Amino acid sequence: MKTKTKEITPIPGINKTGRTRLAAIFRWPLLLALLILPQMVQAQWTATVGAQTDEKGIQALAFLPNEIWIHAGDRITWTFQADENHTVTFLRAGQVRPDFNVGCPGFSSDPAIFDGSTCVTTPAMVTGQTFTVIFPVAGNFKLTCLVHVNMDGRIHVLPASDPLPHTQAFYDEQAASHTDELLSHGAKMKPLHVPNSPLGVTAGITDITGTAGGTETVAAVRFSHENIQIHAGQTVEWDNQAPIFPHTITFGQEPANLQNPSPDVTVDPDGARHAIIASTADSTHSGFIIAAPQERRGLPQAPLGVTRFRVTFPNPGIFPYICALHDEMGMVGQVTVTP
Ligand SMILES: [Cu+2]
Repeated sequence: MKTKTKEITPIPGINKTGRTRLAAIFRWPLLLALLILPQMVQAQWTATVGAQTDEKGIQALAFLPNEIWIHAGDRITWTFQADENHTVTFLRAGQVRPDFNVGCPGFSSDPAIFDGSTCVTTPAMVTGQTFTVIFPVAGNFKLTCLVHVNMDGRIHVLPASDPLPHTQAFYDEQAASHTDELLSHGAKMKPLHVPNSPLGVTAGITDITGTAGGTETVAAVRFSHENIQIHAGQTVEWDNQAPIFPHTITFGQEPANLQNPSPDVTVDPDGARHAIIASTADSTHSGFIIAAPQERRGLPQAPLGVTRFRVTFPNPGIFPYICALHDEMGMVGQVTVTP
């Protein structure tokens, strides 16, 4: 068998001694570059937004983790992992918080660059979507979700020369354990207070909690009594004990505008909304049932929200209903009216 031999062509003018000299010239800059490079490399970090139980009944409204230390020039990619809407948003200092449908106004392209001077936000995003933000300058920045007022975090962008306290592995582990803690806490949540009405159904309970990094909320996306039995002529009262998380009570056709009640809904003297459903063919929508926004010093007092919805059922029948915001997460119920 013939074996191929590769001929090495000597480079003219370079003998063995010449090569050693060349190597010596290149060695020091190379060593220097190796020392500096790790500081210059723009690192890619990852984090997650929201979490939910398998049946989606418990939602963690949280950035996981909610506090990350990075270097100027680094980027963070957030992956959304809940069916509940969330945004990744960085407002300018002092910027008035906009509606999540409006954005900054508008929505940032992906990847976005945030240096504190221009607002960055995603539209509402759900499971599987991702968004990346690059942080070119040092500073401490507040991360918030425009859908949920008690869901924020902070990103510490340090100069490239400063050491970072944690690795990506640390954040992965923290995100996993915080997710587990929030969801298992949510699974144990019960309405803390009994509804006023003996025929009361609580539509939503939450716990607002937090870490040094930011605020987070656990929400139970279920009606407390999924099937309530009453007699004809009685009135069921739904209340929302979650101060920041809206729900609706919707019978029949789901309207296009979920915020406002359907035209048949009246207002009782105490401010609660009230409807009469005479037939299983009737459509009635409560609009958002939610408490007033939390008060802030220095701002005009917020109006009372509507936290109760009453429905009187004059006739027997089976009346299924949904929360139009969370029915796809399984938030549905039924009123069984007997004579
Ligand atoms: Cu709901």
